[in-house]
Amino acid sequence: MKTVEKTPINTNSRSSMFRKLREGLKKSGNKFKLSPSLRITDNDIAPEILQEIEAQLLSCDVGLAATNEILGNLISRQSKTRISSPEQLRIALREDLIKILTPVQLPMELSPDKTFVILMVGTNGAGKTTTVGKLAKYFLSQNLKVMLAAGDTFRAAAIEQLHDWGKRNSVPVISQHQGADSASVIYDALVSARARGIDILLADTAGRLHNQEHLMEELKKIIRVIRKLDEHAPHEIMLVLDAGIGQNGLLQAEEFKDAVGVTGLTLTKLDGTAKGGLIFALAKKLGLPIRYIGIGESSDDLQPFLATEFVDALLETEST
Ligand SMILES: Nc1nc2c(ncn2[C@@H]2O[C@H](COP(=O)(O)OP(=O)(O)OP(=O)(O)O)[C@@H](O)[C@H]2O)c(=O)[nH]1
Ligand SMILES: [Mg+2]
Repeated sequence: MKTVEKTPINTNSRSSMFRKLREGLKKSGNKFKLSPSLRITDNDIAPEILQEIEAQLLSCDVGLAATNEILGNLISRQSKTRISSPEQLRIALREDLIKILTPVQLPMELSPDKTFVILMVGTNGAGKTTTVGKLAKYFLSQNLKVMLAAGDTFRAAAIEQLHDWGKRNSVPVISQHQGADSASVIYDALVSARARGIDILLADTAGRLHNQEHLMEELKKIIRVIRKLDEHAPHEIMLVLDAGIGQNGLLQAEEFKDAVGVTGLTLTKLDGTAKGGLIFALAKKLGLPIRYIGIGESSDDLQPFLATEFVDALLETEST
């Protein structure tokens, strides 16, 4: 079975991406940073320190459930091994944060010898089409054959936008006219992809809100229709979430998961004003695999999600 490598990016570009993520998280102005004046005694983590950690986590969008787990872990840790310096506290926090994210660091497993279909879903402007473009480049770099399907037939500009990404990456794009049936575009694309021995079909769709029932029905129809060709397709239903929308992202993810069975997430715009903590809330509440993070608008600004790297960027430390 072909598995997408966890870190196919070379060390130099990885460290530059790490920098970008770190700078992005810093930009939010709400980066997690403990005040150096906090008093840590030999006996206990003072209540004001716990309060500060709690406030910092909540202000970074970590959410109540994950924040409570992190605080609980710190307290129970304190009863076993003494945390008696700010450095020990930082190390303990780092470990606990990594522990929450590690279970959702799961790369996609590509299907051997058949076209792997990735259906991109999400709200308007989340970054679906841009992520299609970035993923096309990413998979090409792994010597995989890629095709794009213009399943967003709602706007003519959306079809053009996808053709632009196709041209930029020199990959074929299957599209129909504006207003065409999205399910039929993606069905035709899959027929063509299979005939051409394509490894990955990236299917774009129009943005929609989870409470727009008729539009959610359209997604269900796409899934039903392509299952006529391959009962396991789409092999990935990827929800693209703008990390800047805070705790709203949790609600969106829950609703999309319930409605269409999301199988993986990409979090975008972590180079912007996103506070980053949403990822912990998602990991804790939904446990869905986080496949990639978006850290800019260009085709290179996509990174496989790595728990340790993410936590280190948040805590302003270097990856070990
Ligand atoms: N800074 C930054 N901008 C991003 C990122 N991903 C996407 N964008 C920008 O966000 C805007 C919307 O991106 P699209 O890819 O068109 O979003 P979409 O989900 O396809 O939007 P609809 O088709 O309208 O539903 C564009 O201006 C992108 O350049 C990212 O990771 N970082
Ligand atoms: Mg789009």
